[in-house]
Amino acid sequence: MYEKFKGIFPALLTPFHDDGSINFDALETLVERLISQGVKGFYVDGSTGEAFLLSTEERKALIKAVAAFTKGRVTLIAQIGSVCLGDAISLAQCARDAGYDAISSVPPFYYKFSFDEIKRYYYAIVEAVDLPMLIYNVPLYTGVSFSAEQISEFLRDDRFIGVKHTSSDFFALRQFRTAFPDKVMLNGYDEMLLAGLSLGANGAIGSTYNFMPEKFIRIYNCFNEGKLEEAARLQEEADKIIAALCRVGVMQSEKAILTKLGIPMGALRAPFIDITPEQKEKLFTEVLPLL
Ligand code: MN9
Repeated sequence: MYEKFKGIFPALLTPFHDDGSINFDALETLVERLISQGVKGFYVDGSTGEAFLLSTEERKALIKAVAAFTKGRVTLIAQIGSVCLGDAISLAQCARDAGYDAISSVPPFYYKFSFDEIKRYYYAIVEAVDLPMLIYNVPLYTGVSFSAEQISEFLRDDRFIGVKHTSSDFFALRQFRTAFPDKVMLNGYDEMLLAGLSLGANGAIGSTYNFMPEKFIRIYNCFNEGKLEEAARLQEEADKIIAALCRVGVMQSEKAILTKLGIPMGALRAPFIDITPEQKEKLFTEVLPLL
């Protein structure tokens, strides 16, 4: 079941022109490159895509553009979460109309909503739009950390197909897996992919898959073939790269690396500050030989 959600999904970065507008040509190049590298599909408008710095219109434009570029070749998941429930529903409708396979949402954040309020938010979305929902658990950014019991309340309903688990709480991941052997559990921290897989994840959504998906597809395949030593060696290789990214800024570094590889990604949107030319040079020296 849910075969189309099992595998490696880049959380697409959003390329910008110098004037700050979205660079759709660069996005199409990135999408084609990643499809040729074998990704299972795309996660659009996620944290990595700077969704919370984009207008709702820009987010819809990205949802539509990625559907137009991919034309049914890969699985598409749209992250439609917004503190404004009306916007979340309207983004979900846009994903449905564009032919997406699923939607995903962060819980509503900022006002420290109760769990009943969070449930009200998710149910309003799945009642308005008939698309499978993947809960996006990302406590670092939302301040909401779902317990296994809370996730279970959702997953008992068929409309909730699983969780994108961006947390190092692998105890919780395992509890979700034990309670729901058939649902979709996707690992969120790329540096811990192998840990997630070994505790029951079916694949992963992540930012570094924008520029080095092949390493992770190999980890995923090695794990499934029982080649654990090889998988661990590859994870170690990837983690050296991720450590270099973390030293200066993960998304900034990813954009700089892709730009260096020939896809003009621009900088992150303000108030993010780009890394310096010196930091970029150091990053390239550290990372490019390891790719
Ligand atoms: O989507 C990303 N998580 C966040 C997943 O942005 C919070 C990850 O791919 C991280 O960027 C990556 C580096 O820490 O694992």
